[in-house]
Amino acid sequence: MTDQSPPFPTAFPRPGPVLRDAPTQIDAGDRQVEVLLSLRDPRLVLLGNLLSPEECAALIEAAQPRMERSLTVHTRTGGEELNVHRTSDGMFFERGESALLRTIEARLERLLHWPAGNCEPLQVLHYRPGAQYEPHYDYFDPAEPGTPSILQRGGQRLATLVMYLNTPGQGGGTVFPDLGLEVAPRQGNAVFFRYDRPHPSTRTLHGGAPVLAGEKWVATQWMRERHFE
Ligand code: PD2
Ligand code: ZN
Repeated sequence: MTDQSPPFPTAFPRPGPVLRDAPTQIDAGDRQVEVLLSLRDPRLVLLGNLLSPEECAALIEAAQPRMERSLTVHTRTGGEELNVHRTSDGMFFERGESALLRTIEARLERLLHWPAGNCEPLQVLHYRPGAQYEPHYDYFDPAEPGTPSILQRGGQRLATLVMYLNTPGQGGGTVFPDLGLEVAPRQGNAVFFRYDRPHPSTRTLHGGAPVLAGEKWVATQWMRERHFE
């Protein structure tokens, strides 16, 4: 035989909740997490009861003194820049920096079947009234010259989890324009979505709609291919 290619595409592990038996709840170790909605392609899951109100409040309290105007990774250079398309404030925790962080990381590891060591540390974003995050992809664009240097640390992003730490008065949903989907931000809920290749055909374009009343707090976790130092 001259064709050396394997008979089937090589399976590779991917993060995400196991939905094989159509569960209504998933045991995440210390908490029963609700499955409220799931989409197969792209894989997107709306989760309920992921964080308690006390955990949400504690995350906001720990993040508040460390908030700065959000930067995004500049894919042309690999550096960071102020982004006019993202009018939130943000901060990164360090992985495992407190008992609260360790509890949440262990829960996410069990829920999403992905090692905490392959995840970027939790990021908290704060949106004031009028603030938004314009639609974007979370993976690093392979066509950008800065991407190879970004990928040296942990490889590509594979999936995103956006956790809602409060319920804004009005607005502030997470929108997926290619899916015609808007996720309502509800305290303790979260939306998980995965992009199986770094390409717009994944239809994972998403953004944070403007906050119309009140404020919005989220915590985001990005999952990488490999260990992220
Ligand atoms: O806050 C959001 O809803 C949001 C929307 C799009 C967060 C992110 N992206 C992100 O953190 O990547
Ligand atoms: Zn995003």
